Amino acid sequence: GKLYINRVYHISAERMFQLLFTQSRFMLNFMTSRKMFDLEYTPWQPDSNGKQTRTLNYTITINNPLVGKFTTATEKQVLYKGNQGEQSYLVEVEVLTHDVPYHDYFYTVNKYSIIGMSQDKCRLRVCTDVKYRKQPWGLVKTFIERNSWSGLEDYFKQMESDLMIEENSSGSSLAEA
Ligand code: YK8
Repeated sequence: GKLYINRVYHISAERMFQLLFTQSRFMLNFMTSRKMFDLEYTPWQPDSNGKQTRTLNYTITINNPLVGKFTTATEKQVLYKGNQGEQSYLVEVEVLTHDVPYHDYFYTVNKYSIIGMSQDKCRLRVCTDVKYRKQPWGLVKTFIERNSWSGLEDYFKQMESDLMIEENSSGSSLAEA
């Protein structure tokens, strides 16, 4: 796997969760800027084991000449909440891209951990793995991995820096007072 984000933000853990995993203005803007559209989602629903899950469906615009211009995708998100005392969240996200070549061979798992460090600070870590449902031929595997890592890197680099902008624009309550 790879670690794409590992950074402390001046944002509370709870707010970070809301920014990334609810219909926040931040996420809507982020998805719009990534040219993701036709978003449909279920609300967070508790399951019998104390976890919560939700599902997102959307279309992504791809700028990769090997692939068509768009693909539909499904994201299954599972939330494991940490201890009540220390605010922390772990969200495991499985992403299936339905219309790319070899889509039946692979999917992606992104793990987001949000750990509260104080009232208004948290650490965000995002690790990702490419997983296989069928064993691809070696060259195909190389293709899948190279294209996945570069697409993921681009996506999470922007997420990391958009969160820095969000941090600077919302952390100004003292200045405003
Ligand atoms: C989520 C992983 C692979 C896919 C893409 C597939 C190329 C296949 C090439 C052939 C286009 C938002 C990616 C990057 C599309 C975007 C996906 C995103 C960033 C020749 C083998 C979408 C996180 C995520 C997970 C997987 C990414 C796809 O929140 O290269």
